Amino acid sequence: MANPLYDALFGRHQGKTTPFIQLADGQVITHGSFVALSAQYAHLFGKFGLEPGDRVAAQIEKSPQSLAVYAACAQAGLVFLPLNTAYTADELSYFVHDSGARLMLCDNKRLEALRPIATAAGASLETMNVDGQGSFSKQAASMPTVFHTVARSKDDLAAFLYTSGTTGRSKGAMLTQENLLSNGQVLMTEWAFTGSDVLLHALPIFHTHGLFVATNIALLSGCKILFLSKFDLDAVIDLLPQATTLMGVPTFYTRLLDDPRFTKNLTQHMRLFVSGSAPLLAETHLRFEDRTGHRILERYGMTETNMSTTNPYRGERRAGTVGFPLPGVELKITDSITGETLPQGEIGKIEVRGSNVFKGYWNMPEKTAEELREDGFFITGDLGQIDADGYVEIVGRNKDLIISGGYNIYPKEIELLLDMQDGILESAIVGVPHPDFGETVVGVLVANPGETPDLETIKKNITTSLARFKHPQKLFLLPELPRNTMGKVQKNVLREEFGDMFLPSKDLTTLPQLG
Ligand code: MCA
Ligand code: AMP
Repeated sequence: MANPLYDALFGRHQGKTTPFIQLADGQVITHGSFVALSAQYAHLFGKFGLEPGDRVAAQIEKSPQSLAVYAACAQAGLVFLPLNTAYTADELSYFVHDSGARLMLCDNKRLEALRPIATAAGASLETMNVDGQGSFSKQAASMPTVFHTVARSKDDLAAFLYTSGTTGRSKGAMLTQENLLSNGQVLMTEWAFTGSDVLLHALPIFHTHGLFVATNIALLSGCKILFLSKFDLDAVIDLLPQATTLMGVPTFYTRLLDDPRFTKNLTQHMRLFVSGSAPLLAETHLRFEDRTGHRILERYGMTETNMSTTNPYRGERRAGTVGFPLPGVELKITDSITGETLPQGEIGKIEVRGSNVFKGYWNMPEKTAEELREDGFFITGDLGQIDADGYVEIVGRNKDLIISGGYNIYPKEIELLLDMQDGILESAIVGVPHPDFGETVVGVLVANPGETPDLETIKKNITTSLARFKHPQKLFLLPELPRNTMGKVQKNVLREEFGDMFLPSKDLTTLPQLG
């Protein structure tokens, strides 16, 4: 019986002794042993009573075992729901309840904090630790290493990835087998991946970039992965001589460029450097070429669309652009009021259509209808234009979003929390340029008349609720927020006021009251 995603990514590697994952300590996991491990996990899912279509929520560190959970979900016809390891218990509670997950996997360190959440949601809770061990792996060890793959069609759901929204409520993007498979296949071809490649993998595997783009291409091409648990500059520099390709967010490339060990010599043998998830400054692109002789290949995507455009593998990779729509992807620039397609060269909303585009938001038909048109075009929320040669340029965002080191942060979510704090009348969160993360978070607060809010307490309260990467780096108290004549907060004014504060020369004493 067919299961397109499982068969193409995993099933065809059954029994193969070719290397799949090489860990930092040199340990190698073959394709065949990875497939056997995931079959054991698939059996165990059955023991927990999971049935095709059920969701498995996983907040687990990057390891070959955690990747095998993804494979096992595909084989058992389950929906894989990976979660950022930085999320707090408050954040997780929403995802588990909203998705209706029937099984939750977490690190042993988080077991006690998450138990009440799993119990309330009626989900089983098992552990998988940073070394891949834990109650889940222990039970799986006695399971058979071959599992009868559950039949699925290309329209069946393969994964849920939560993406925050401008309303502050996260939305579960439903991704089908076809979304993932068609995108992986087209990227493998466009970027000329083969079984001889060696991919240096330092991205997290709970988001599209590290999980679907990087891993799916590697599995489809049969190439080896040098698997780092996270981006560690020394390890990346040590392993580069063994790799042929690297995929990263712009922070990877600026950190490498800041290190004198990153030389032309070190990168001469490399075939490809890919960047995405956040804008790569044209300046970084040019500095990289100057240092290494390589042009970074920048591509553009979203959780809801997987990858939509790429600069060419052969041909000019143009700095400051994200290249051309991928084969099978239609992209148009539309007028924000009329929705009409704009002529080449004009700035408007970027909309995309194709087999890469998701099925909709879980249990949110009204949100789906707002963003996914009936004719299949998805309104990305990014603003762009197409240059005379057809290259797509992203010029801004039509959504209130901050991207810090490749992680998305939705201001509304933080503002809602700040507004609830004692003594606070209102707040505004803005993203400002940051030399390492590209953008970072600054919060501006307005006190209730006659009250003096305790900024330290506010910071502490936020810390317990929000993942670390969402924490405002600075909080300021202003007498009022700047507003236009319609009463709308002018975030551009705040961005201007605080925009250069992370530049090394900024004198913070000249700014209003600092928190
Ligand atoms: C870590 N910290 C961060 C971030 N990462 N703060 C803000 N933004 C971040 N991205 C916090 C840590 O908790 C720590 O806090 C402090 O910053 C410094 O940590 P450091 O060790 O320097 O950071 P790191 O562990 O080296 O991580 C930085 C990183 C990482 C390597 C850039 O964030 C990363 O791997 N980002 C990739 C994200 C990604 O894969 N995005 C793809 C999404 P403290 O000091 O207090 O402990 S998919 C997507 O966007 C679409 C589909 C697409 O197009 O790909
Ligand atoms: P996410 O919701 O995590 O999938 O993030 C998707 C968003 O990341 C897109 O809507 C863009 O705003 C941004 N993004 C991804 N790739 C690029 C890129 N190459 N250049 C600029 N922005 C990008």
